[in-house]
Amino acid sequence: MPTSPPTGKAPRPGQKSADSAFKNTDSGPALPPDPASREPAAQKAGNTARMAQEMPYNPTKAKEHGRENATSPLPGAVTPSAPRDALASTPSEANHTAKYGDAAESGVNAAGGSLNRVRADSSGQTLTTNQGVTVSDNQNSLKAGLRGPALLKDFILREKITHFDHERIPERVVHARGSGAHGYFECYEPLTKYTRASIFAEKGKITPLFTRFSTVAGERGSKDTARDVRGFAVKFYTDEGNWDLVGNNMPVFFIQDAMKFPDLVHAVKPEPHHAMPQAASAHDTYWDFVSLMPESTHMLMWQMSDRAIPRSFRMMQGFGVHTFRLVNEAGQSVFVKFHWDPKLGTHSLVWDEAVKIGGADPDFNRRDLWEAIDAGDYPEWELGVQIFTEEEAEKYSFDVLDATKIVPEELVPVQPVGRMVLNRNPDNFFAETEQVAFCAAHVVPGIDFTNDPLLAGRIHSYVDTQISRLGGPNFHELPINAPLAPVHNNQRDGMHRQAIHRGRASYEPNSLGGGCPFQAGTAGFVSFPEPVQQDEVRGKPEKFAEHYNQARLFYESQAPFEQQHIADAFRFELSKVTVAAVRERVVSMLRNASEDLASKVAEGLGMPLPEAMPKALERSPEPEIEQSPRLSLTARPGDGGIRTRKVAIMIAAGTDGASAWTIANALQAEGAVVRFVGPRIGPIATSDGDQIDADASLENQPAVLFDGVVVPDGADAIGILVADGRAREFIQDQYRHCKTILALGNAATLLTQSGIEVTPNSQDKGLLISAGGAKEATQKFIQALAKHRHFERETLPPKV
Ligand code: HDE
Repeated sequence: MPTSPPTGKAPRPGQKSADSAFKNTDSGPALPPDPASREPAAQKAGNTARMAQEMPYNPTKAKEHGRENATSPLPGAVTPSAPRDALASTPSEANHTAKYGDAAESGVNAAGGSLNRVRADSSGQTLTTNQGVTVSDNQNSLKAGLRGPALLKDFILREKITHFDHERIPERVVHARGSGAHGYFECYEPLTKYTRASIFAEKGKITPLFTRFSTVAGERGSKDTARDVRGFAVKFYTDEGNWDLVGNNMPVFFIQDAMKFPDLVHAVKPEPHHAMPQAASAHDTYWDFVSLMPESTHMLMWQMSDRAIPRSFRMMQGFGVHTFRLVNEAGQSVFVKFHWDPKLGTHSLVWDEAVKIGGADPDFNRRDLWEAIDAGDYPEWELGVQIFTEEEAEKYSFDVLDATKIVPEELVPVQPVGRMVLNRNPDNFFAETEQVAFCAAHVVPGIDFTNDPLLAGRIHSYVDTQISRLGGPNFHELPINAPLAPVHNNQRDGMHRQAIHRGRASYEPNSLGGGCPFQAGTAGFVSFPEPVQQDEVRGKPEKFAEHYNQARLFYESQAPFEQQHIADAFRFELSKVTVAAVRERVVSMLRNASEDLASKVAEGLGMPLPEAMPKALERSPEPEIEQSPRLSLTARPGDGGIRTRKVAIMIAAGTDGASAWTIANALQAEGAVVRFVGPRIGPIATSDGDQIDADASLENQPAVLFDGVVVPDGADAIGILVADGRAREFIQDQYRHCKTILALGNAATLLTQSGIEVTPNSQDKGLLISAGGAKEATQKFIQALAKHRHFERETLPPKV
């Protein structure tokens, strides 16, 4: 049929099709529209046709094959001129309202980036529904008459209740209990010799991050102070995408192969028949499993050590655990282990204290992190790397792909490469700390995996678990997870999609989207081409069969008090086991690591020493070293200050106000957090006729929540405190937990009445009795407090 001109005019010279033909969304003329057409649809069609013609075939297809491309892939093909209207989903994007705003800016995905785009504050605003309808009355549901039935049409009530009904999401299957904070990483020196990772590119380079600390076994509301491994997960928002270093506060793990992870977790979680115990490994199924898995022995040493009950998240190390790869610009690779070292040093609780804190303040570690950041005492860690080559690794007596082994610092020193500072608490726990999704598979160019079989399982597991926890595949668009680096790909749809993608090409290669987004070639992430030439097998290498050398190394490297605590922890945990054969099996396994430890544990359990467990490897390789002092908590005492340490000044009516204030002011000047603790909160009369306002009481802040206690003089006050069982218990706990105690003047009586021997020339550097001035005594107290604990005081059983 001949085409007719749209306006009744004669056809333009050369015109073959009607301009209106291009207004149809299906079918079309054989030739492109007349370039002279002023019709927008025809212009768009013309531009689209020219763009598609610029890519008559896929120019990179032929080069997609072979080794050359595998290590140095080419960038994708892009159409040189991609006209803006040809890339649009619709020409109507040119229109504007307050809601749909403007057309997408070229090359921008506004669904990612800074959290500013989603910050919300209601100051000065009226209450609305989720649809933005202003609510007149938030007190009453809609009823037929004041005493009549509530009405189904009350959409305001229904919206509110429905939202509430769905406020909870599944908790993490492990690491459910956690606390997070924002901060930044600062690079010390370029590490470009080893890695092209952009965060290590320049001295002083700052990369924003979010860190979450967690316990592993307990449920979301469980106590912070359970004996457990602590998660130490850092999400770096690098300019080349997110890098998640999802580590723990211990450098090794229980198992060697991802295949065993569900078994481990089933064994440690509450037993399935009665769902007990909560947040505890001290039960049958856990010890049954680990004693049948002797590769866990090394990790058990760490888990039974005080590392499993940190005083603060701010006072624990972190480790990447696995051996990773660094890859430089030239594609060369070295092995690397990551370490976080806390500026405040490594300090822990003692078990009796941890148990009591569990009742007194189950949020102990969470509160500590929050308070320190709010107070401007920003916690800091140094990131260190152990770098070694594949050839070096082959010579070690252990396998660096075995996550139950460390690389001792004596073999490969840790070099500091930067620091992490946490300086911003979240605005909203759920939106940030709960919704943050860490993933061991999130690496960036310059960082790559090794063949550690535990890591392999993790690369799969983390994304998979978020799909059910966060309700679909778009959890990466949640503000806390969205990278700062721009996101452009052809993934579309799925639950809760945030980005509104412009254009119709959601596939690659394409010519209808101008070829974009195109693959970056070597500018993108290129996997390290590790050669693989082996049979496909289910198995482990022989060196993985050596289970005890490093467990021994850890135990032998501990200070005497740490060794004792390890024995105490094994004794406690195994005393909770109800099946004697399981206890015996654990002790028989321990004999292969340390006879000393095994006999202490057996003795503590009132059982004979069983035969040592047969070893998987009869002739163990000779370990390189027998002691590694860096494995002791004492190797990192911290900066020697008392900032953020909590001190109780115990007062009662008749306290010597002048000395109480002298001490309080001196401690605060050093950055300690001082609390006046009285028999009750509120004003308490001092001996000089003044008052001190007690902000805590013996009832609401027991001793376990403080790092030290000072009892000022004042005969009447001491009389009151001696008669108060809670005050005596306070002093006893401070003493039993090896904390610093200062008693001024008459206060020594409170100590003796609490059962503490006060001898003039005591060797106990944490027990300070002073008859003299508060000023001088406080200086001694500060020095003693900075030591954290005075374990020379400790006895088994405790004297007090
Ligand atoms: Fe995890 N681990 N894990 N893990 N892990 C999870 O991911 C898993 C392992 C670690 O604060 C889960 O988002 C497997 C080692 C931390 O949100 C899950 C294996 C190390 C966190 C998961 C391991 C870790 C997790 C549960 C053995 C130290 C908390 C919720 C192959 C290097 C991150 C989630 C946060 C969380 C799987 C072993 C550290 C199920 C399969 C080893 C710090 O994906």
